[in-house]
Amino acid sequence: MTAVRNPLLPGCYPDPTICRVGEDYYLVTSTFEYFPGLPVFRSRDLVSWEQIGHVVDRPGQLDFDGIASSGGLYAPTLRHHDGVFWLVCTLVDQQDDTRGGNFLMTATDPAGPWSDPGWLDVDGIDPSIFFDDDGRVWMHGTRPAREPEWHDQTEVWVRELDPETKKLVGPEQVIWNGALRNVVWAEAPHLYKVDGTYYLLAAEGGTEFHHAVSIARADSVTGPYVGNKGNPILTHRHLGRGSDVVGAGHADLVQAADGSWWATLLGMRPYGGYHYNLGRETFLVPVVWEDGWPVFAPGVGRVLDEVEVPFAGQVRPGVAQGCVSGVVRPDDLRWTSLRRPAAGFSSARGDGWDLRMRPSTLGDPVTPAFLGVRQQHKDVDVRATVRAALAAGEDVGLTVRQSEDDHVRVFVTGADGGKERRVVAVHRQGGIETTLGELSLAGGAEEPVTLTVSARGQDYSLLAGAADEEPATVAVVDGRALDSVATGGFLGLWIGVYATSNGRPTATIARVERFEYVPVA
Ligand code: 6LW
Repeated sequence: MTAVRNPLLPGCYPDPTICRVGEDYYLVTSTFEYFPGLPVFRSRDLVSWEQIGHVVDRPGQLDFDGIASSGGLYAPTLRHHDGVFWLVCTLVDQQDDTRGGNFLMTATDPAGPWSDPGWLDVDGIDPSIFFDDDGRVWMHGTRPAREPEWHDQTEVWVRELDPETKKLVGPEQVIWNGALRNVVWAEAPHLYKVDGTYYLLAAEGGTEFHHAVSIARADSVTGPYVGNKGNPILTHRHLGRGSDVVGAGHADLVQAADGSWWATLLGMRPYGGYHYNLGRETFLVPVVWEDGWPVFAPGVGRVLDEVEVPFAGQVRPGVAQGCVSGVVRPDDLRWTSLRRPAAGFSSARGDGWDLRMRPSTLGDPVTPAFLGVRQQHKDVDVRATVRAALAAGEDVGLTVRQSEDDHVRVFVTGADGGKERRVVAVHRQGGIETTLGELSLAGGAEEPVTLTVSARGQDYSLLAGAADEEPATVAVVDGRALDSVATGGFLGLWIGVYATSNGRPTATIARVERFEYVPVA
């Protein structure tokens, strides 16, 4: 009997989808504007997870250019059938709905390579795919109700997919609008067949405080679906905003090799008030069946800190499970850039990177010279040792990022003709920049500087110093201004390095000698 601590994947790993192939479990989460997109995890026991790759990992596979933060890759669904992995997902441009849409990708190896997208002629988000035992394949998803009875009512549709042509065929049926009257955002639909009965699992209430999981069942895949009298079968909204986990929802069911049932779902862990800087994280919940219905977290009815997994071996958490402290080496799969591959502006060198500085800044919805990792711990020290011969107006720094419009930066900025170098801290809040502090740095232009973000709850201290000196605090930022409760959007925080010439032509190379992520126990 092994107990695994929730969240299974700490940090911004939302909208989890899971499937099992033989003894192996695979899990994918959404990633919005970050690149590579849609990380793929593998486990043999539901408790120890290791990332094995990404679904979207090469130029030309999908066009994210210009898509604003919290747009991009929304909720995926991962399934396996006849030796092929199928992934369906939505590319969303909130500013231009003629871009993107629902697509399907396949792979024989979940670590990749994955195919280019096959676009599906259907609107809405949260597509899912179900392989029936009669060989027919059914796509389903959610969209705003065509004839809404109330604001934000959605409808779950189902339609057959020709597995050969990968085209939708036949009539479309609307099968669900959510379990409760006036319910909003019935989404994240997933169809299953258990003992000959079809089940529709769906989220509702929206992916914030009122999030919930409901279920319905039918004798035919196209319905009519009858809701469980116990709906919602899981929610934390009745626990209040002081609960250690809020927003539980967006579940996916999986039957383990030993016949037991489990669900992955997302949730948030507020701290420092109702703020969840780590974003929507992936949790595990045990499931049993009673009277032909799944019961989530039997006997407790909520996500627990620890989950007993009888068939699991010793917990050997992977890097993504937030267990690794120290240097994040360039080959670590946690690294992400924005919208396009980092190879466009970076080269791995030793324990760090050479960043080819770009005129674009973190405030632009493009691909600045930025590389970052998720903040996965409330209390963590992130240190980057950087060096660069900076011209006036050129910056190399460390950032805590929510989006283009909301992030903080602590950076070394180029000196005007021989003046001492300065370190500056800036908060970009709703697109407006405020300088929070600055200090002068002794040492020559190319002397290494260590920049530090030291998070202790909602206090983010930004420090800087010559590499061999005790760092000085440049500013302390209130993290409550950075989470999605304050800023909107779907993301948790990333912490990363960046180099910008602020719009000027440049050929500067910024050296990132090392980047350390050190959780504070
Ligand atoms: C996801 C959907 C949702 O596709 O947010 O609010 C979207 N609910 O389920 C992005 O996570």
